[in-house]
Amino acid sequence: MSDHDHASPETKVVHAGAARYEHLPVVPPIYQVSTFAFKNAAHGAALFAGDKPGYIYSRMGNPTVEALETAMAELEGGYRGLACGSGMAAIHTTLVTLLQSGDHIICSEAVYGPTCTLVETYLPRFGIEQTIVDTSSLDEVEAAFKPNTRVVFIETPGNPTLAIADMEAICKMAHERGALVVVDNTFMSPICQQPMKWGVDVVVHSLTKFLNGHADVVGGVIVPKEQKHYTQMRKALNHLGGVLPPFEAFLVHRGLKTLALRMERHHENAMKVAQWLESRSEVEWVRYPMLKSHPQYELACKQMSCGGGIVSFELKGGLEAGRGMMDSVKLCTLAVSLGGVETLIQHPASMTHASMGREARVRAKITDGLVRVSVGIENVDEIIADLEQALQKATAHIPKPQPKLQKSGT
Ligand code: LCS
Repeated sequence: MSDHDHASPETKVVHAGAARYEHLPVVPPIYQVSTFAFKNAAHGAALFAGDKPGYIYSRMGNPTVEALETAMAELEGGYRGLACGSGMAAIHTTLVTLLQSGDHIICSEAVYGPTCTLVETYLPRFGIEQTIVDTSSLDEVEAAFKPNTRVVFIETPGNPTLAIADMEAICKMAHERGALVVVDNTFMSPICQQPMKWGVDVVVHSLTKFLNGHADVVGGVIVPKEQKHYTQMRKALNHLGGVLPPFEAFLVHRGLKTLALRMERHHENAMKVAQWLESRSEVEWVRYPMLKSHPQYELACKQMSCGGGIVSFELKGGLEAGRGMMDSVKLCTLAVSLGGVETLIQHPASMTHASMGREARVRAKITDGLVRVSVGIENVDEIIADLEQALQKATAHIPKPQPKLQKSGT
């Protein structure tokens, strides 16, 4: 229990993980060290045996990294956090810990490309079976269970289609069958969605995105709910080695303090961008969880407290028009990644989701013309003005239909 267990998320992001001792720094200092001196041989042996608390070697634990891990556990409501060298290291460490040869995993079809590649290409090499389904369909999830299903891995909302999975219903199904549910909460952050409230067993994040928020760190984190999973994962992370260095941990912890403020602005701006796109006749479709036109709008309102910063859409001119728009932006940056303060635009089929292959993209409904925007915290009128000039340039040669009426409300 910490002093902030009952505080609001806005308070927690500022104070979580901060040690409060007299005459010590207000924020955790950077312990830029690989190894820690023992008082004597007996002390070293006791630390290794786990008989005494203390630091040994930074792959096994480091005070700066631990402060971030504590903060993340407080924010997600889990037992403790495990900071990893990337979001992919967090996902890989989690799956390798929870699964073994002969087990089966069910995974969302709309996930970050390399997550799909890990589940479909690497896990089978080690005798782990997989079924990829549309986790926004409970019937598909239910039909995918096998007697050896041990893990259901969900990304909700999914990257980049923003398909939403019902975490409460899936946890019920999985737990009845002895399986665990792991949720990648990267798109939402604990400010917008707290998966453990719905029964989720393990939350993973790419720290690279909203949690750090400043496009200057690659990192990941695992937060298990149960102590026994934490203990298994700590051993696995130490043995597999994908840990987060102290300087990166310091930067992410620093970024975390403004997370609640940033998420508020990301949401406000993304909602306006999504509504503007929906009003444009050149746009074929738009996805944003808090648009009423989203197929799981009601579920989004139930399990998410805000819509986050990601908007996906397709132009009427398909891939060619989308490319033209990406090449014409001036304020927005053509780059992958997401969740930073700056607005980024990218093309999943040829960039973030290229590794999963066309067949898997078609199954996940990632069309060739889909364009993804990570809406930043800049002045929203200026973001929209930039997208508008790029849209006009990209679609100048396409005959204009009559302007559409705006479809969505809040
Ligand atoms: N989970 C999600 C939902 C992600 O979007 C990403 C990266 C990862 C995990 C992996 O995290 P990393 O190892 O990069 O820290 N998503 C990216 C994207 O959409 N563009 O570039 C990276």
